[in-house]
Amino acid sequence: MLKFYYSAAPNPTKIALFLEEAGLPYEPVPIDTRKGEQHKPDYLKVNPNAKVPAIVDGDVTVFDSTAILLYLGEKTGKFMPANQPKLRGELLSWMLFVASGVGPYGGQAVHFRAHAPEKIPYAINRYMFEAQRHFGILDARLAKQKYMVGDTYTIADMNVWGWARLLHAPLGEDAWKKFPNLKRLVDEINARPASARAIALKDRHTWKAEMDEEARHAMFGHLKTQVA
Ligand SMILES: N[C@@H](CCC(=O)N[C@@H](CS)C(=O)NCC(=O)O)C(=O)O
Repeated sequence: MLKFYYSAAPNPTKIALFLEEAGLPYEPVPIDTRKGEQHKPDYLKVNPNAKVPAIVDGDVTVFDSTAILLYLGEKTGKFMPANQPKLRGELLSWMLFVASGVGPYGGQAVHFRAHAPEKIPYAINRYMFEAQRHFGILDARLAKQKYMVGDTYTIADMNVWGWARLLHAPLGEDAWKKFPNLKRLVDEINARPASARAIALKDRHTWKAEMDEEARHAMFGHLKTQVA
């Protein structure tokens, strides 16, 4: 059975959404990143980047949430746009836009706002500006069409949902008012039974709650290694 290495964080939750939507049987394997389980040698064989999510599907190992969504979409043929070069180009563009822009900038905005030991106004402003700019691009796209690619719900919408449903974390609750089209898509996906199951998956396991010294050292390697 497909093994799904996960935590309750945004990137794994997109994969849980796909697995639940597609009805694929899977074994969820918790990786408690606050305990440092992402750095265990056995897990590094699955994901050398020491992050979640990752999957092992028979003799196929895939890490990085965007790669996993593309792999599962292509393998099953589910939640993919029609097989036309135009839509394929759009799919790859929006998938990589989320992977290289929405995720990293949103993540850094949360980091500098909530976790950095010093509050650095320049860094907070840069990453919040960029997070907001990326969400604005998604919102403009969704003002023109109901779904991110083509006219059906696809892996591109799932990739967006993973981060957009938590948009208030980097940007604050008021930010939803700025992105009404993105909110429409998030609300639509939130209302799907599969998304409730994807979000509830974490309740099958117990997780370390404290963001203490051990957790910070496991997740923020730079705290113990000076490179600059
Ligand atoms: N590009 C990767 C990023 C994965 C990632 O940053 N995962 C976070 C959770 S959303 C994680 O594992 N954090 C633990 C850590 O950084 O140690 C993806 O899309 O899967």
